[in-house]
Amino acid sequence: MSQPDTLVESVEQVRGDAFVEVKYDEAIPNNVDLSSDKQLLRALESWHPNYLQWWQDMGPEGFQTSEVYLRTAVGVDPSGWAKFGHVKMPDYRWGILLAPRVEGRTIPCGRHKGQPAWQEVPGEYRSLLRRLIVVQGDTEPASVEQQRFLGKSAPSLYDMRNLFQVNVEEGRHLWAMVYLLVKYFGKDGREEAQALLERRSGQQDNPRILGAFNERTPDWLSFFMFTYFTDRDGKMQLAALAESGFDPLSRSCRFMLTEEAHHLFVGETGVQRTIEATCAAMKKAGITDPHDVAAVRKLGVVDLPLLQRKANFHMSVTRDLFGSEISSNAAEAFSTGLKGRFNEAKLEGDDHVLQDATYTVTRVVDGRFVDEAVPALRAINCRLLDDYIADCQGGIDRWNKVIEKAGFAFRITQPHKGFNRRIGEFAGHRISPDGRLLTEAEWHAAQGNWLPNDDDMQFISSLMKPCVEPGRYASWIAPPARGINNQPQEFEYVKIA
Ligand code: BYC
Ligand code: FE
Ligand code: FE
Repeated sequence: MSQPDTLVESVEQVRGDAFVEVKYDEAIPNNVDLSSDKQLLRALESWHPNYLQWWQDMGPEGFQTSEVYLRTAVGVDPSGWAKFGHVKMPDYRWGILLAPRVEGRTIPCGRHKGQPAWQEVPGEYRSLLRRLIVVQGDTEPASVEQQRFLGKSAPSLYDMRNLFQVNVEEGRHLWAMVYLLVKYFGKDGREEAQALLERRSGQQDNPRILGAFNERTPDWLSFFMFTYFTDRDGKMQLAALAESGFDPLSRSCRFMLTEEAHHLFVGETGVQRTIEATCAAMKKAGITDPHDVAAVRKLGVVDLPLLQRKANFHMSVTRDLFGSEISSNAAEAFSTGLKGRFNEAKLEGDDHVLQDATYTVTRVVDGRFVDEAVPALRAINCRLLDDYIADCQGGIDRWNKVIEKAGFAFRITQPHKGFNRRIGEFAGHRISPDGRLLTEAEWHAAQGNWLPNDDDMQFISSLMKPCVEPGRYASWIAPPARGINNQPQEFEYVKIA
């Protein structure tokens, strides 16, 4: 299997910087010289037990005393940052890791473009900056909460370990944002840090901030789709925040991106291995029509049309995470220099100020799609969404190669941008995956073909039986091409207590 390109791309974000050692002899591992700032240290030390309590209450259910083969960062340098070993998750060394400072870095966009990057919070943009950090921070514990029951139905110890690795790293991403809040935002920051532990995914009275993070992640197919599609929103947003003129945010996000690469890998290969198992079982049984769903399901594997419906769901709710395509908030975040575009500093062909530039946004006008030239500043979210949609395609192409090689006439595709949207230009419209505007009645008649239906969910749930013997895999998923850190196939990734 070819290496997913995201792995390489994200590592590139830190290449070229000097090695900065992480201090592990302190209660909170860090490379930010925490011990020299007593006030900050005290604030973080008082947040720490509340975090651990949250982890006990809302982290992976049933495995808190199991030994998990986890990777821990020992440095932020790409060549030597990972250390592997069995640890109990509550003992994981969550810490504060920033990518090294780039000397002479300047604000890459907006009205302050070219000025030295801020090392302190620019006072006039304080509340906007805090809001961005809080929204980013809120998604991290939310995803852990969404995934907390999955350990119990893991298709293998290898997959279980990957789930827990993703979970502890999302926990660390929360630490990364909490560090910024507590260090730079005084009392408000401490209050926000506490609130991040109090909101709950899916809870009516105190939900997580963004829509997709209140959806359920009820099964492993959802988990793999989530880590492929929704963690990819993480990649895009972190990349945009890595361009921030506020240097501490930029450095936090640059390091987070290196961890994100693994989450994307888990998602891509999880779906790919599911497809491999399906194709192999169909071939063996002599099934030639991927739409012969009843026959395929009898084999204990996931039919390809169902995978497409799952993908449709996760793609559409994730696209909503980009906010409205046309947004004055986004214009403000860009113009102030707090948030750039994807790869802002490397982009060629415009002035990075965008005062007079336009960008094409697809809108629905009088019952038709219209491509409209909109002031580029107001279309920043649309631009990032378009970059995201393009970024999703690589893995989908690799999935389709597996199907093609197996000789089946089926392709996974991305639905129209407006399909099943609740936020932005397409909210309130009914749009088919192939991009037709529908009546309410047409939508209701057909949506069960496009989004997971009750039958699908029941079938998936019937497959979600744990498979925890070392080296064994559930029927519906193929073994990985290689083990974590080159461990042999039958390695005991989780020693279940
Ligand atoms: N659900 O002008 P608008 C990750 C709100 S994922 C609910 O349209 P704006 C991860 C919006 O907050 C990356 N509400 O959009 C992945 C605003 O409310 P307020 C997370 C929504 O502000 C997997 C109002 O609607 N990081 O890391 O330009 C596992 C109007 O907003 C939604 C970030 O998102 C929604 N879907 O953009 C673990 C980066 N969409 O403020 C982790 C930081 C919009 O008026 N956040 N609204 O009350 C941002 O850059 C922006 O807040 C957003 C929204 C792009 C999210
Ligand atoms: Fe994250
Ligand atoms: Fe992630």
